[in-house]
Amino acid sequence: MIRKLLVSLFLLVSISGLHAEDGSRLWLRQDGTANATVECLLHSLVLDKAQAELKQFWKGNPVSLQLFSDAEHVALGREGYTIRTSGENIVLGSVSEAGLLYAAYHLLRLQAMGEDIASLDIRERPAYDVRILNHWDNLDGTIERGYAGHSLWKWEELPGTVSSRYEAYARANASIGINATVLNNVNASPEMLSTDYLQKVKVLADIFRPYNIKVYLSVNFASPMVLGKLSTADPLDKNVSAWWKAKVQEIYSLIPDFGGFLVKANSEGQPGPCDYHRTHAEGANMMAEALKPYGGIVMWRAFVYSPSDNDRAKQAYLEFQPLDGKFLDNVIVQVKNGPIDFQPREPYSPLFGAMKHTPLMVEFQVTQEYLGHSNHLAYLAPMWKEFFDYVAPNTIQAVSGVANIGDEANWCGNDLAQANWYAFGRLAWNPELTSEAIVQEWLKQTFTTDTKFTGPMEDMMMRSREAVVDYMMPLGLHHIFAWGHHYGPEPWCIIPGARPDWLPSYYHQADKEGLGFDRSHTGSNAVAQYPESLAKQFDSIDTCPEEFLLWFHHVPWKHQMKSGATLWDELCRHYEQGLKETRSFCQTWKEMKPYVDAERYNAIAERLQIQANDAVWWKDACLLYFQTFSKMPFPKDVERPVYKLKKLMKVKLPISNYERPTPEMLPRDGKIPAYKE
Ligand code: BDP
Repeated sequence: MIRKLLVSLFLLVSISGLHAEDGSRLWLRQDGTANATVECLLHSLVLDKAQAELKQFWKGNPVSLQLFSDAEHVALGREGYTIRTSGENIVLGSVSEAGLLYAAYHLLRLQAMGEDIASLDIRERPAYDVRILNHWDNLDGTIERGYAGHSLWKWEELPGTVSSRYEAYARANASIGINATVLNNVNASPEMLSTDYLQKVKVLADIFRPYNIKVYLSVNFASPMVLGKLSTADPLDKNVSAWWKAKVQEIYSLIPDFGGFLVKANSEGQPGPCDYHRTHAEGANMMAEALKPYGGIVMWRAFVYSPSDNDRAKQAYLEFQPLDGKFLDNVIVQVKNGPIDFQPREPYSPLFGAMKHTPLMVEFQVTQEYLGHSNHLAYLAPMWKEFFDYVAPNTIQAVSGVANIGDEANWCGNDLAQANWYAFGRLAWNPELTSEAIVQEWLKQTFTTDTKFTGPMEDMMMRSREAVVDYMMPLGLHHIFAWGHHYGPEPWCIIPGARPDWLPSYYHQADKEGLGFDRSHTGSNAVAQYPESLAKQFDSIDTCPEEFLLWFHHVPWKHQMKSGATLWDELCRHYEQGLKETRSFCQTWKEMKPYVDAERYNAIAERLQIQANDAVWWKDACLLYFQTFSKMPFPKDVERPVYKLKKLMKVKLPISNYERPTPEMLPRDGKIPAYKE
């Protein structure tokens, strides 16, 4: 009987072809039995990898990997490559082994996507030399703002025990062009630079090297005091710079291709050069000098702000712009995409374009600290493309992304969030790619090439980030999150003694007149930090794009919006729109059931339902709270609230800033209308 049952179960599974999947294979799901003919006359760690990948997975004509030194390939740079059909063969060409590795992954991607590979003529060159993930992983295994379990790096087991996921991680990154990784949190423990930990880091660097991935570390500016027992960390002190030089030498003796340091200094309580009345440039340059002989770089973060009278949105610019031209040439200043902090929507940071004599890199946040953690669907490529609409890709030097990766089986806590890791890599390689093209690539490789699946899913994913903006913070609202975990709404939040710039009221400025932060010339004048024509556009309430209206203006409740509605009615409709979108995502996903294995189908369905429930929570919390100021009724076409403000104001999620809320922790009381089918 049991045998019969098993047999029919087996038949069922093989007929549908949808084997349960835990998401661990990411977008690399081709079966590895190809045994292809691959010719490569040279050997090296990287070349052997490229060759092995093709041998195992390539099902087409024979491939030959060739190193070239002609003008065309030289012009494509070290990591660029060509892929060309030549008679019966396919020739992958590059000046370096790294280029050939990327060419191999490109070819395999075409195959996985079911592209026509009969006649190939491809030339590629990455837009940036450094395409880097920043892990905010702590040495105790927790991840700051990580929502996919614990850290991948099992420090307590290293260097002796090596998890197979280290190599899987490197391979996934290489397949999308990521070539660098910062292993630890920007809020860095000095311990990271101890000899014990460097031995562990060396093991990871050795695993990543064949995948053309360099290791970098976040460092704590006070390390010479904590580890070296010096009495100061003053960057102009000779003993301090000598300590860093010796430390750097030790690192390179273990890891000859070590990438360099990422530094968060004088920001949110971290030590830094300003503690000694030195500038950020003096601090960065001291480290850069130590790294220079080995070709290492310093990525110095511009994420600084302090509780001062100055608008927080202006502070990074005020501090860094005057330092333009004062950094050594192996320093890159790393600037978050927006002037505040990874909000669902921000205008770009005005530092871009304002430091003509300093290399800059952008920092995106792949992990969804402010976009519903790994519970909510928010495909982020459109957000990053928005940044590139304002900041020309060729005006920056590198791209970094705060990783959304942890040790859960599916890496990102939500199968759909894998798309953001994927999109980050692809955009860092080529910021000209469209969000649509990237999501198509990802969907085809991760699920199926069936257009009945990829069509609706592209549409849903393309709408997802705007939906989050709508049900959380439309029209330029920002930072009205709950204290600490940044998951739910708390626009009313008051914490006795807290810094004002850590409280929502600082940002939304709601009062009986209206809503929004006046950053025009009548307010903080943050607009003046932008180039003249943009400054002018943002400065006027009439020309400011409505998506940034409440970012730059304090707008009367009855202000007439472009649609003809009042600000209040328009605000209500955005929240409503966001909520409706999340319900339509649940519905679309339901229709996708025939194309997805049960395991991933159920996991995603559950998350989408949480998102739809949370959207009600967001809408009710924000609108009921703002209504206490506007005193205006909800428009007729907007769904009535299902919560009472008083009750919502009591909700405190019992989570710290690196945990993901579970559905049980959220205020479910059964009254939330389910989505309609
Ligand atoms: C904020 C996070 C905080 C980070 C900080 C940073 O809330 O956990 O340490 O940024 O980027 O978004 O340094």
